[in-house]
Amino acid sequence: MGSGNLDNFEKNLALIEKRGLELISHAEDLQHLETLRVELFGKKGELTSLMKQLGQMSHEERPVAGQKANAIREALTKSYDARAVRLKQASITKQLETERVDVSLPAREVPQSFEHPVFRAQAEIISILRACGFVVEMGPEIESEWNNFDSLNFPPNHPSRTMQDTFYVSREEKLVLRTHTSPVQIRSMLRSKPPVRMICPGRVYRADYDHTHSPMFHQVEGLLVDEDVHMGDLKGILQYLVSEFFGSELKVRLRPSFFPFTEPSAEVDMQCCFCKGAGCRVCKSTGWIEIGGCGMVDPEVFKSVNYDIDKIRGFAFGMGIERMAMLKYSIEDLRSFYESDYRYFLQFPRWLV
Ligand code: 2NL
Repeated sequence: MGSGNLDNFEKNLALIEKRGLELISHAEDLQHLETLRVELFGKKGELTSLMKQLGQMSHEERPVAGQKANAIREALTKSYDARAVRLKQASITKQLETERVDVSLPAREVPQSFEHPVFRAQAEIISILRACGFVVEMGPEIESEWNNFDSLNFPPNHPSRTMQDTFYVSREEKLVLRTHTSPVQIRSMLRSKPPVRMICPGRVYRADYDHTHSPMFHQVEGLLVDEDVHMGDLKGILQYLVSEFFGSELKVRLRPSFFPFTEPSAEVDMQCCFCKGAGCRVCKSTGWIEIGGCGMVDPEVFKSVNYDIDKIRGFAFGMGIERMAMLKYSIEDLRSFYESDYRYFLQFPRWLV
């Protein structure tokens, strides 16, 4: 190889440098600049292919040519970096000028959550009765037969004790799923002396399943024990509860009935909240709807908890919370409470408040 090779190499290098610097300085955007980088000094670029000629040069020429080539690669790289910085800044400046975040835009809508209607009705009943001085008490859902039945004056052969009505957890240990919340009141009376003024909301279980009965449902019971308590006090509390819960002047009436744990006993009816007593499909033209039961605590119950039946009296009442929620929110099918399909509830915007 003669010195003509080196001359030629240097000439080509100079051409690449001149053209390269020219092109880089005129690159209009980062994408264009990247294309140039690959073309000029990428792995398959012009400079790399020229440098392959180094291998054919003499020992004297090669270092000289190599140094020159590296110097030019450096010059091009420097020019490339400078241009890249300029273009990036220009692109950011342009973005800031043309793109604007409209901070006045409303936020994307988030689905509104809400309480389960049974829980909501329960909370309202609790709040109304707490305002009357009743204390909220809770108890276990697995109960002894004694707390659930015997102490409440259920005779040994009472039909509701059978397995067709009651879920037995253990026959040997005499444990049942409570069929009402009354055992919570038994526990309270065993624990403390009169006066008592308590309510117990919670889950109860009965072996029943159709379109108006669920094997698990919610109940709230109230109990007031003191000297000089009578049916009038009971009716006053129930009337107040109905007026507050339904927010209108619907009358309450007591209809004679029977429970093992109260004497006298009564069903609690209220004027129909759909027709205000005029008569409709829901109240079957009677103008009245049954919402629970009540009565004066039977002396046999007081004997079970060692209360002095000569000194004290008590009233008690109980109602189903699902039923109260169905009436207040116009829910037709009890089962919709337990299907956990929130789309069903979304039909009722008044719950979203
Ligand atoms: C109903 C009827 C009622 C009671 C519950 C009660 C509790 C004790 C003593 C006496 Cl510890 N009574 N509770 C009284 C009458 C009726 O519930 O239809 N519930 C859904």
